[in-house]
Amino acid sequence: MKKLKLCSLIMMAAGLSFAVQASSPDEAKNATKRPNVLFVMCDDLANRVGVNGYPHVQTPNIDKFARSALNFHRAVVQYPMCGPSRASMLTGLYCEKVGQDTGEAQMFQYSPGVRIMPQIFRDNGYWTGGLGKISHNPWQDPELEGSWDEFHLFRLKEERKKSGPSKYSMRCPVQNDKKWSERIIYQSHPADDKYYPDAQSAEQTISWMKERKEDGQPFFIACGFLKPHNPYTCPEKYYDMYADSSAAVVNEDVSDWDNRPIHAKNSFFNTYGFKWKENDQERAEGIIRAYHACITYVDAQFGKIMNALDELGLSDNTIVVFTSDHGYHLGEHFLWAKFTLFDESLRVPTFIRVPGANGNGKTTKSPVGLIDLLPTLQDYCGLDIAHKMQGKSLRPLMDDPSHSVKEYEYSIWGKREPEPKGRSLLGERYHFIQWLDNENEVELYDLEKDPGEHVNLARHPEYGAMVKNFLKMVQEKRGSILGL
Ligand SMILES: [Ca+2]
Repeated sequence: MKKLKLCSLIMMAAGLSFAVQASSPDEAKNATKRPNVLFVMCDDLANRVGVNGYPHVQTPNIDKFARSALNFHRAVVQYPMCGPSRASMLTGLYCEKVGQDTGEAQMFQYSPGVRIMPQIFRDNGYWTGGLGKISHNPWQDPELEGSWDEFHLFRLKEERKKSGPSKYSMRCPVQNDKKWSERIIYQSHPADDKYYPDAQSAEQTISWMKERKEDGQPFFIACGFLKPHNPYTCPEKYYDMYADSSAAVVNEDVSDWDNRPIHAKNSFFNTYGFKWKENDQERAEGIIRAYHACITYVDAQFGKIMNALDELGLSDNTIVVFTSDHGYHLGEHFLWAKFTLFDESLRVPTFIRVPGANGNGKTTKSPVGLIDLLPTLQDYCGLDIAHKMQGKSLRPLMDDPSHSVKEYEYSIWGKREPEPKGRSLLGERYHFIQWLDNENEVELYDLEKDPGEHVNLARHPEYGAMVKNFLKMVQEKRGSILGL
């Protein structure tokens, strides 16, 4: 405790304290404090929220918050898979640097000893509380050693054992013989929100915010919602909102794959019970309905937290970050779930609200990545971080959203050695992808004219010079990440 207090004093003496416009005695008191951070992370939430133009799902609370924050329209993940994406986000290092380059690989295999986001906040005198999935291994004990003053992973498992499957409504299981697919199920129960873990996480978040308000210690609370990741489980009332989800089903043309490399394909659609290049209206509708229901369930929990933040009078001194670990295909290009370098899989809804920032209520198209979140929080919270991060502070965008902090954001798919299978550079307008598996094939899409990424411009000779330039840039990027 002594160490924590000393840290706080050092930070304040260094002039790194957070400044907000104070208009009342309470606010004046807060103005001398470093800001709290409320970090809300969803699992597998694609850029399918109302505020970003997706009409098929109801997300009133996320939308409301997004309109009070800076909305990053070109925010991508560094790797379209839970573990590597989160490892990069937690360290501010690209996956090839930090070392988690597959689902199985461990964090830090190439960067041992690197401190991660919650540890850093704790090192710097913050009270840290973690809930659910922040790293990819929340079931490990301890979860990210040295990270949390308190951590909880609420789970449904015990209730399942007790009640048995018959107590659930099993309305659209996806049938095939693969083990993974057994988990891709649709379960709901006519129960209160708290029957499912994310509502318990929201309740705990609120409880911690109340406690920290009383004791005055700045907090970093990371609430990692488990949904809308499958299994698609949530209270029945949310499923009932999507009884007719037919309009959300994507029917792709079989010619969609005529002009792009086959390496862009991922066979995960099999585990969802689909056949390659075949639309299946009924199956698609069932999964989309379940996915949307879970999004709205998460939205409701997020709303509870944000209401409490306001009611507790903490909004004026709390930075709020809302994001997801990667996107999700719902039938686009005949693909399902994640694990691709398409826009649907890489781009995530990302909103940051910093009290008093000019960017609040605005949008930016500057390419950014989850890798930038830690440098941004360092900038605002005056965090002392020992390692050199590879992301950038987004503060210039919070000050003026018309600026850009980088031209393209870099993401990969596959192991670092000898080289990732795929590399992506996603910019404000163009999205470039290079595949190194077996043959050197490339994709280039104009996101302004072709947001669905149907026309691969890399196969058009007039884009030859642009492709050549992208190939050079992507190689240079990898070199700079690895220090080559
Ligand atoms: Ca995930």
